[in-house]
Amino acid sequence: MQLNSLKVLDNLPITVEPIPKEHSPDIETDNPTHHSPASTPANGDGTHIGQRCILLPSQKIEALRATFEKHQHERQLVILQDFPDPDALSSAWAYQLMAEQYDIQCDIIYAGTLSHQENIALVKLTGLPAHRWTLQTTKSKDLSIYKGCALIDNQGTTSQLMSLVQEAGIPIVVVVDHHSLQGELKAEFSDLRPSVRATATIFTQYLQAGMLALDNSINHHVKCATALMHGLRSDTNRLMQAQEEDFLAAGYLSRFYDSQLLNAILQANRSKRVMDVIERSLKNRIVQNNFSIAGVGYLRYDDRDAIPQAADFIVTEENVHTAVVYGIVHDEDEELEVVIGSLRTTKLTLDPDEFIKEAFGQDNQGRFFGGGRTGAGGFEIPMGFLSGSNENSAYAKMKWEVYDSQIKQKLLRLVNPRDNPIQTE
Ligand SMILES: [Mn+2]
Repeated sequence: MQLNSLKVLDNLPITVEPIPKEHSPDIETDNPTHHSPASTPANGDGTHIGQRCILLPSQKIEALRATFEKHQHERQLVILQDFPDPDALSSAWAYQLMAEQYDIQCDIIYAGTLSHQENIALVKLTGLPAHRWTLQTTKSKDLSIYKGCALIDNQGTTSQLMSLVQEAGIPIVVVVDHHSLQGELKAEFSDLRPSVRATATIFTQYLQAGMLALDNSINHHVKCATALMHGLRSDTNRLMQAQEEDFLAAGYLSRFYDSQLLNAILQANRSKRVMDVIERSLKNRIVQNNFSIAGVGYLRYDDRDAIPQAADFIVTEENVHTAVVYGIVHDEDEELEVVIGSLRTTKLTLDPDEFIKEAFGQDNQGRFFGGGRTGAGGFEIPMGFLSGSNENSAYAKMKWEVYDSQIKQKLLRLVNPRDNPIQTE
């Protein structure tokens, strides 16, 4: 059975036990305090919104099982976004372990870097089997050994490697993600659930449904469960934005995970350079209509993750519900520059995906500069011809000022529609 779109998923009968009405306040959509996914109606028809899809549709599991069976003994690439986060890393690992049972060998790859100190700690401390393949490395590989690829916690739009994978004719076998639909996608199996807070929740549901029997005596099962717990926590703001299904998934993982190991991962300290970027975001921020907007200037490629960390921090200021932090990230090896930005919001009615698409629009190939999921979003704007030549500091400063004004202008148009931040006189 082909399951290509969200619509198909929505039409599947869901095996949810009937929940007595008094136990389900979430269903009342005008309750202002509830945290239902009603602010992310990204699927258009909204059929699953407000419903309690706590249990997995059993057809979904059957379809995944059938997909694995069909691809037994093959080799696959698991492609993560260029800068993978704990949710992506842990979910990919769970996928790899599930696939292994069908003698499907998976290589988990990402093109960018692990820049958040917690991600580095996660990979090192758990021995998480993810590998960096830059565009250069990928070009030198024999891709013909891969009979398919899986996109986990992304839909291919945030990986530089997708074009090479497509050129090599590797079909997309599996897509599992919780970001809003990013466009047409052809995959044999897809499970796209924008209403779920973490991809790790979806994978935990697969495990719980019997796709892999976790065993406390198997070291890498314990480590994978710990990684999933970390992924789930980090995509739900330490469970504060978690919903029932995330808590249920965390409850299941609590039987297997290693709390000391998780604690060690969370103790990873911020580097001085990350602290400096946070300081710049505090200095440069402007607050309008409860939006806090901060440009942080230039930063090194390896410190890219300082941007979302700064956004996480400045959104905590009182009277601020949404923070946007951006800067120019410079990759010295490849002489590339790209404007990178992160959005964080606590406003339930603000859809980060819509907001970013509306603010920045599309490139000339119709690709959006960014997107998002519940509570968070990001964007990347390549600087192309204007990349580099920053040895001249006056020139570098001028270039930053132009980008800074342009981004502010685009954001403020939405934040404060009647204001024009760039005065013509
Ligand atoms: Mn995620």
